[in-house]
This record gives sequence, C-alpha cells and structure tokens, in this order.
Amino acid sequence: MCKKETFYITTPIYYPSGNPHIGHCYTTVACDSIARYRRMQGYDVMFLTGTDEHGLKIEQKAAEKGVSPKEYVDEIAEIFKGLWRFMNISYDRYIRTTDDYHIESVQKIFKTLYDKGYIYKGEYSGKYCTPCESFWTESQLVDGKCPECGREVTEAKEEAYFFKMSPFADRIEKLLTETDYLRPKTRATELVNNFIRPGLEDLCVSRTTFKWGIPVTFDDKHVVYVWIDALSNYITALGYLNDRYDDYDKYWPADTHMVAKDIMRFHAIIWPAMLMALELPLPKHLAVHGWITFNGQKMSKSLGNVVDPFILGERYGADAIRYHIMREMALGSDSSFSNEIMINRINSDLANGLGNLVSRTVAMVEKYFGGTLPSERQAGEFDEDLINEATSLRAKVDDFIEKTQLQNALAEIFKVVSRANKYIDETAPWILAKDENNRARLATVLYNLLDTIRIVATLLSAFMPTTMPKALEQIGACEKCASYGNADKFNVLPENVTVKKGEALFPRIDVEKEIEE
Ligand code: ME8
Repeated sequence: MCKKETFYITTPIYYPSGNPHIGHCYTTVACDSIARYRRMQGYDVMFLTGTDEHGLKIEQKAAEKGVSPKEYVDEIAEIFKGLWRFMNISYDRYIRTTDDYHIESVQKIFKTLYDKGYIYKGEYSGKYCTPCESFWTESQLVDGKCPECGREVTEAKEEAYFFKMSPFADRIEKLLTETDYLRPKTRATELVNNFIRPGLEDLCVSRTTFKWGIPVTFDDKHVVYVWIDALSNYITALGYLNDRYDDYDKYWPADTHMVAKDIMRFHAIIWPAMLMALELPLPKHLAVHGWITFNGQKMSKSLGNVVDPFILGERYGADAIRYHIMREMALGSDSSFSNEIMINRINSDLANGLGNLVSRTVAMVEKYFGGTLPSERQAGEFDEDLINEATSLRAKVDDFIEKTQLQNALAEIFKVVSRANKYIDETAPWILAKDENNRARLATVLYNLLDTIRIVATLLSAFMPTTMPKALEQIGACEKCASYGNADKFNVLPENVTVKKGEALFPRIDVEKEIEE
C-alpha cells in the first residue's frame, strides 16, 4: 500500500487570558474546514491547536482572580476545549504550553540556540506591552503607545538574553518576497519596510521580572520569552526534542500555519529566524487573515467587545455560525461582525438556498413517487448545464482550498445551489407531475437534483460537518456515494434512490424579532 501524503495545519495557540470569542472561532473553524477537506481528499492530516499559557498577562490575570496561574489556565483551557467540541472542531492534537514535554523541548531549543551562539546575554532597556507580550523600542512606538494595539507600554530594564536576528535578514526577506510562504503576499511589503529594511534588531528572549514561564536551564533567574515558548509549539507538539510524540519526521514542515494579522510579524520573521538558526526546514505557508471587527474595532478580550460563540451557536446552530464567519471573511481583509448581516445570510444562503433545495426536492420525490424514484429516464433541456456546473465544482473548490481562500470556495458551492434552485423553476416539476406521460422526465429532473445535492453536501461537509451528513441522509446517499472521489461524477446515487424526509436543516430566522430582542 502506498503511503498517504501528509498535511499539517495549525491554528495559533490562544492565550487563556479570557474566554474564547468569535475571532478565535474564525481561525479554528477555517483550519478545521481545511483539515476536514484534506482528510476527505485522502491526506494523512495532523491538525494542531492549543493554548499559550505562560507570560506576565496570565500571571496578572490569575492574581486578579486570587488563584495560581496553573489553576487559572486549567480552567480556561477547558473552556476552549469545550468550545471546540461545541463547534465540532476535529483537531488531532491539543497542546498546552504548560505540558511537561513542551517545557522540556523549549528548554532544549533555548540551550541549542545558546550553544550555537545565536543567543547571548545582555541588558534590555526599552518598552514592553504586556497585553501583546511585545518589546518595543522608543522609535517603534506610535504616540508613545504600543504600535500594535495602541495601549500604554511600560518601562522595562533588565538583564536579558537576546536572539541574534540579523544573520537571517536576507533569507527572511527572500522568503517573504520571492516565495509563496506568505498569503496574501501583499503583506510582505509592510513587513519588509517596517522590520527588515531598517535592520532586524536582536530580540529580547528572556525575562527576569516575573516567574510564570519556562525557566532557562542554565540561568534560572530567567524565564523564556513567551513568544519563543509559544512558536516552538508547532514542532514540540510533533515530538521535536521530546519523547512524548514521534511525529516530527512525518509531519514537519507544516503545510499551513494560519494566524490573524496581529501576530503575522512573529510568524513571518521571528519563527523563520528560529527555524533557520536551528537548521530546520521552514513551513510551507503562512496564511494571514484579517480581524473580525465590531463597531470598527478589533474584537478582543481586552477591549471587552467580544461576541460569545456559545450564545450564537446555541441560538442559530454551530454550522450556521461556521458558515457565516467563513463566508464573510476574505483572506487578508477585515470583516465587520453584525447580527443583522449574519441572520440575513443564514436565511438567504442556508434556509432559503440550500435548506429549501433539499427539503423541496425530498418532498417532491415523496409526493410524486412515494419516496423512491423509478428507473425510467428522459433527458431534457437544462440538464446538461446543471450537470456540468455540479461536476466541475470539485476542481474549483480544490483550487480555493489549495490557496486557503475559503470564502471563494463557499461562494462557488453556493453558485451550484442557486443553479439547482433555478433548475427547479426551469423544469417546473409540479407541471410535469400533472401528465402521466411525463413520469420519466419528472424522475430525471428529481434525480438530477438529488445527485447535485449529493455533490454539494459532500463538499460542504468539510465546512458544516453537523448538518451535511443529515442532508446526505435525507437524499438517500450512502457513505460511499458521498465520498470526495465521487464528487466530480454524476449518476452516482442509485437509480432507484429512496429519500428520507427529515427536519429542516436550517430553520428560517425572523430578522425583525431577533433584532428587537
Ligand atoms: O496571539 N478576528 O493569542 P491570542 C480574527 N498566544 N481573529 C482573531 C480575532 C479577531 N478579532 N481575535 C483573535 C496569541 N483572533 C498568541 C499566539 S501562536 C504561536 C501564539 C485569532 O489569544 C487570530 O487567529 O491573542 C489571532 O491571530 C489569534 O486569535 C490571537 O490569539
């Protein structure tokens, strides 16, 4: 048997400094959809997510609550895991940076960089933004505040270890400008102009003023800077320099790291520099998406303007939320969150578009044929166009998945949903049903609709993993029929397919009532 090709995808590991919100959901749901799609394509997938549990911010949050940092992160990590269960996230591994094996690997990574001469001891004097866990020089501040989040910075002066970044500047610039590493590539210019061209400054990689971090083994006054600790997760979770796992050779380099623009710099510059210093292969792609905003501001725990995914999911269904956030956000741009837009989209695309297509088709098979189609067929006008649209869909979705453009993948799928709904109007099955001589034509029309739904629901099951199996069950598609391998073929459902009426996949939401509440 030939070995399956591997596919390794990661989300950022999130700070458990507050409960997860719809922003975290976006990245995780996007990665989950890609992971599911790749599994469907036959890849051996490793999908990693987790929590980034060290650092001053966590230490402070725990102190505010009067609990130990470990007690604090234990509680929030469970809330993250609970949300991922609720959103049907199929991660293969969950890393917590407080896990022993990760700590052991990070200590070895730090020591290796030190032994190779890339880490040296010096003194740090400058500004520190605690919410971003970022060091800044005076010249990088904007109006004296953190250039990333606009919040106050504090004075930091301490003995520290530094990571020499300059030896990697040229290679990193080439990585960003000449390769397909960064997606979208348009972001390369800001990185090169703001960080690389002015001279890559050495990075302060240890702290002595707080304790909640991984101790530097050879100088235990110091804890490892949280970003060195966090970025390492992508390899420690595979077993790099630890015995907990043995997957490094199999899955590294990662195929896709997905992050939002707030942490692009760390993944586009610092992480490649670390890997270059360790002489390890670089990840293939860094997909950078924009922010979900609320009233024009980034939705964030510390700004307090968060939308709770548990509440939305309970109300509208986890799949509807998954669909909405992926359909709204174009890779690279921000997307403003609005309840009204979300409800309208759920109603138009899911309830009226897809849900209605499935329920109407199934209802007609029941009404006109008692639930089971006869074998007679008669081809007619509009069939070819529908069949072509349906069978060419998979290649288009493949292409957008390859480019990490989920919004476009969904748009293509929903074009076929619209095409199928139009086919119902064009062929008018209710008129065909009036004449006994049209039985074969009526059966053909309904079969074509069912087989189109099979293709659509199969491809969509990566994006909406809870509802699509129900749609496939309603149209009588067995597991084999509903496979990726069959998603570019027509006439796959059995000739005498039997449908099974079920509940509405996406109940319609009353916009006015919802907005008033
Ligand atoms: O940065 N819109 O953790 P974090 C879209 N621990 N995505 C959003 C978002 C929003 N409004 N808010 C958060 C950290 N995200 C580090 C990462 S990785 C080695 C260490 C998502 O909890 C998005 O993926 O602040 C963003 O990059 C990430 O959450 C930041 O999560």
